[in-house]
Amino acid sequence: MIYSTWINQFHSVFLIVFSLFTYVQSDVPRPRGVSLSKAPLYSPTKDFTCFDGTISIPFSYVNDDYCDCFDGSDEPGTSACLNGFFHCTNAGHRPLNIPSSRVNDGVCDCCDGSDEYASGETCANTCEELGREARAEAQRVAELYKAGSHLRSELIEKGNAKRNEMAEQLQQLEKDKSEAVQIKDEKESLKNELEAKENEALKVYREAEEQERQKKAEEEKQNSIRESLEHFNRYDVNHDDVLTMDEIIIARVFDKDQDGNVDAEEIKYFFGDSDSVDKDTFVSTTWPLLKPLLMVKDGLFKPNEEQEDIEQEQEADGDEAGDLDNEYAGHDDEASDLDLPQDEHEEQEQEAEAEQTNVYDEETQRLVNEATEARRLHTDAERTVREIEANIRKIQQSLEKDYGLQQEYATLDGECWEYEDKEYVYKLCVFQKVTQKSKNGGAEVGLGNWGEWGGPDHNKYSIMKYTNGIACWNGPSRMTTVHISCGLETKLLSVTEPYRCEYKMEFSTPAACDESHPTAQHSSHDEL
Ligand code: MAN
Repeated sequence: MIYSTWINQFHSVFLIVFSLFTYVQSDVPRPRGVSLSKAPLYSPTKDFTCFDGTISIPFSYVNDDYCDCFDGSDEPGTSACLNGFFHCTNAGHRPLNIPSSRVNDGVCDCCDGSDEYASGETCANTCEELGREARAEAQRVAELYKAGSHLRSELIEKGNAKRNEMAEQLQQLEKDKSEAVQIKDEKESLKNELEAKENEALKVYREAEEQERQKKAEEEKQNSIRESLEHFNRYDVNHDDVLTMDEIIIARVFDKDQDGNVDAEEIKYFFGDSDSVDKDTFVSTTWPLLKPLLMVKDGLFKPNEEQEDIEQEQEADGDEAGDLDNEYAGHDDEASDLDLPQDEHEEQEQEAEAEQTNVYDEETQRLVNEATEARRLHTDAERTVREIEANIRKIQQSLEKDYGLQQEYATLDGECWEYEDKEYVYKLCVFQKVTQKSKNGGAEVGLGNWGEWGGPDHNKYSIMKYTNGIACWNGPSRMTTVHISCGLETKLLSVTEPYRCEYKMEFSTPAACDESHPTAQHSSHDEL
């Protein structure tokens, strides 16, 4: 809105009259908008020095509706400085500092109406009534804190007892641990000693086993050579000890992709860059490529998907290919352990194992039994040490937690409280985690694990932060802040989700009823 010049001038004069020369009604004269505590800084007999100390101005410049000080301190009673503050005395209620911009803006901000002295707005003085209500509320809070503080003292006592108990447990566990470590070490050296004897006694058996293994490997190698040569001779139709392309073209077994032809690609696969292979090359190079195909055909080799496809195609091709295969392969009748059905294999293995357990002579068996028992005892001793260490860690973690200045929150550790709304059941397990479970089923969703106290510096223990919950869809991890208030009962009062995946819990407990805390004090004002 645009004011005409004379209106502006009139307004300024009006403000000066009302702001500078009209002192508030109080014992101590002071310019408008100034609190009792700051009154000495505004002395009409001296120049005024801005609070930031930058400049001094004649006292007549104070509240002249022109902003001289950078910090706005020369205009406590007008809206001239953007960064200034107006002090409402609010006799009968609480004094209040409001931003200068709200002075004479047509809105009653102070309950005594003192901020609207020149706007034409009539503000009723509601301070008495508001003050009465505020005092009653403060009284109620004070009584709540008083009653709660007894319960709080009990919690403090229990909390300290719990911590002392944990400290004792820790001491005991440290002792148990050193004993358990000693036992473990003894069991370990006994185990090593008996294992050395066992090894010594088993040496002869192991050597025999090794020899047996080598013998078997050699036999298998020879069998493989024999088998490969049998196949070589079968495909070497003219018996000139050389397998040529012509010869493999007519043997369907070389038709790797089962398309009815042994084509150039398949020849290259088996022969490499040569036109033919001799016996040695067949045994060392061709046979290892051919054998798996024969095994697949016999169902002894689990084909991969590609091979499965080949097999299916093969079935679709009908019996013709199978007949041709049989004509040349003829290995169906051969006695090979690879031909054994699966369960017969298992039986053999079991028999072998059974034999293994009974192969030692009496003395060796005794040493094996002793070593086995020593291993068991050592494993048990190791487990005991690990269990004690885990308990130590758990107690240490608890002892490291900040349970409040007087341990008032210690007994709540691990205790859980639930809250239900229309959709979810929320659970707070104090100093542990927060969860959410939909009433329509589904898994529990982690809304955060115990992180830290997050209240403001002067009231650190008023907020708990639980962080690193389950990641939000396309977003950060869920987290929860628990706002703690004094209450005679420990319970979850409400749960909301002010921002997506950020949860806010209201939690009351006597642990928060600290009478020495500012919010517990019955407010007292110097200007009531
Ligand atoms: C679930 C709940 C809600 C949350 C959404 C986010 O439905 O955990 O609280 O807002 O996931 O996708």
